[in-house]
Amino acid sequence: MTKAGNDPVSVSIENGVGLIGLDNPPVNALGAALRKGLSDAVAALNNDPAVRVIAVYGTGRCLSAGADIREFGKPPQEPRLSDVLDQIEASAKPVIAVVHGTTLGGGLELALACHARIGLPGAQLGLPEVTLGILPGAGGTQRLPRLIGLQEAVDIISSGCRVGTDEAAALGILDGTDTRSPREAALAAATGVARGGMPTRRTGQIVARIDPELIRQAIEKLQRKRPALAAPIKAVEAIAHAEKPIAEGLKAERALFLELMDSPDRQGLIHAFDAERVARHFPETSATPRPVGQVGVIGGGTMGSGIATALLQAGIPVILVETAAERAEAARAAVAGNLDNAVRRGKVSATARDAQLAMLTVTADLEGLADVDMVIEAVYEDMAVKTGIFGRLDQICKPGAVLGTNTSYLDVNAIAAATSRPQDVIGLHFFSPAHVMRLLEVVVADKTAPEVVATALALAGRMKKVAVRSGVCDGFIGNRILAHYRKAADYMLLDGASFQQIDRALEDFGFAMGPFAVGDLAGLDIGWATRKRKAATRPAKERYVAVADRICERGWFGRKTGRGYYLYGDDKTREPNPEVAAMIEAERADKGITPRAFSDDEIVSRYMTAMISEAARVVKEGIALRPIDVDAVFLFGYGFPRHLGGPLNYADRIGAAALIERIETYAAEDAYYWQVPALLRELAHSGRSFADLNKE
Ligand code: 3H9
Repeated sequence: MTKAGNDPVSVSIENGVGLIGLDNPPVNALGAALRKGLSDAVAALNNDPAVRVIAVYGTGRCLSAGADIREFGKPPQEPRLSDVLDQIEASAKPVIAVVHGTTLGGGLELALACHARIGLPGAQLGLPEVTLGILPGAGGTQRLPRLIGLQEAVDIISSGCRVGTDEAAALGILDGTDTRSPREAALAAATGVARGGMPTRRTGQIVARIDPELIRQAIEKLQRKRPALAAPIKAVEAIAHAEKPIAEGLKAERALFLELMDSPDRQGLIHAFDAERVARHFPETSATPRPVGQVGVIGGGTMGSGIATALLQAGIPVILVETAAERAEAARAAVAGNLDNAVRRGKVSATARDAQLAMLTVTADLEGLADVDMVIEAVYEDMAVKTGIFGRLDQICKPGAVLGTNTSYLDVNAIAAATSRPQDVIGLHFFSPAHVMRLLEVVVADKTAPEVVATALALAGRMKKVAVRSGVCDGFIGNRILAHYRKAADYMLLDGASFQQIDRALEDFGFAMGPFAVGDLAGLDIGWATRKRKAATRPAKERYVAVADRICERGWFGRKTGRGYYLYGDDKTREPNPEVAAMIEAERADKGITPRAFSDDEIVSRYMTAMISEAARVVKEGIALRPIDVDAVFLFGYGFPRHLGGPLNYADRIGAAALIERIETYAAEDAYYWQVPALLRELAHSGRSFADLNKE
């Protein structure tokens, strides 16, 4: 075998088979060195008379997860992936691919350019490029429809979905399967080809039939479903060229690929991909996590039962504590309902659901938590109640148990101080519904031990959550920023915009729901309770909008009561609640406000500027480690439009100087609310961006 040091490709010859092993951990990304190594290996093996057939496989966990995303946006380096794959397709000697692990994007395109493909059990095949704002740019849009037909190729490429080994074999992507190791399977398949026992062909020479009507309908459907996203549509446009000779089709694919490569969506979507992975790099990562077998959850309401569900789904046994036996049984029923929903949606089998439910114990006795390794408290937001519980946990729990609180804004230091072991106390802020939402804010208090942080991070990994480290402040990263920018929406409402216009403008911008619709969904009583709690400490200079209070005083708490800003029908449609308009007018009259018109652009500008301002403060204060952590919070916990990459990634598109200009303009009418954050000034002065801060 020839492989020098960090060489990302190993080459060996056995019984007339030239074996190329891709060796670029962790996922065999097809970076420049690997592309060159692969190209050189194919050329050398073609020239070696001892070799009759060539086979490519991956060392490590997969064949390849595709092009190296880290190279995007940098000057291209030769050889291009598409040229290497054309070289493989043109190879005089047959080239076989062994598909295993997550074989995605360029990794699958590599396999498609080979002359036959063998799959191993558990492989996941897909062309996820559209989820990164691009399209398969190394022949995927041309070769997949040739192999499996137009409709199936359109479905796979435009959705970016993955298919398993069996489905891939049934579709015709794979020519056979094998259960041996990747290298053994490569050797066996190539030997089979050398003996004439397995047919091979050049995918590019297969003729694809393109039905223009099918293409038209697919594009129309995508435009309806996701109008903001160009990539899936362009991908289908590229597929439409698959009827042409392969060289022409590849040229058309490349032109469309390059168009998308330059688009801001591509940058935003790849930033979102990175955010999920960068956020988990905590300073405490090197500490040794404590083992977590069983977890106690206190509180069986929506949050507690959701957290218990998520733990069970991760295979972690749970003891759920409620205040009385019947409440505990109701919590068990709620968890069972959540698990049933997962079965209905086809996420797990009924057998797996039964096994998960069997790991749940419910009790009305806090003493039942004596032996658990970790506790997650999820009772209602009341400091006295929480400190009372933590005081008791201190007495009950075994030494070394991690004591977590799911508080969404209370002071974790104060909760920790209720125990004699503050080093074991940590905030674990899940988002509702906790078994669906991916975000977990890990709130590190002053005395939290590094291994307790590492334990939380490891637990998040097991639960497939996106963990983001937050310092202690009112609302942590997400709810603190939300509390600030939400006011901007209320101010616009009072100054003349309607709540329907604000919601629509922000939904057009890309949010799944506008702020008033979100308030109705979450329950207006939640914000009402918080406002009442904070009324005594509200600064005199702060503008206060009482419309939501007026709505709540009528007993209208949003969707759960059928009324809030909107009226809700049985079919979940919404229409504006006409009585809210009267409440707004009354408050305007009371405060002497003459309503003015707002353009949709101004609405988006004020809302986003307010969000970015508070986010900049959160970064400056060190509550968030880096700007990208704020982005992760908003992408995975607040429905922030993924193609914009998060609020601070979006902020870089506007630029610090332009943001300051906006804030100074708005400050003319409310200098208390619109203050320029110090960090924005620093960035403007130094000519740096939030992206630069992420690199520091
Ligand atoms: C493409 O192929 C374009 C072509 O059509 C044409 C071009 C001309 N590049 O996610 P993980 C890193 S576009 C570079 O934590 P998992 C990742 O950042 C590409 N790095 O593990 C992480 O780094 P770190 C199409 C990559 O087990 C580490 O590997 N392909 C790449 O949860 C481990 O990853 C895709 O979109 C990459 N392509 O999931 C696939 N992929 O440790 C993208 C991963 O420093 N990747 N890394 O944080 C994935 O979906 C998941 O990473 C995968 C593994 C499922 C593979």
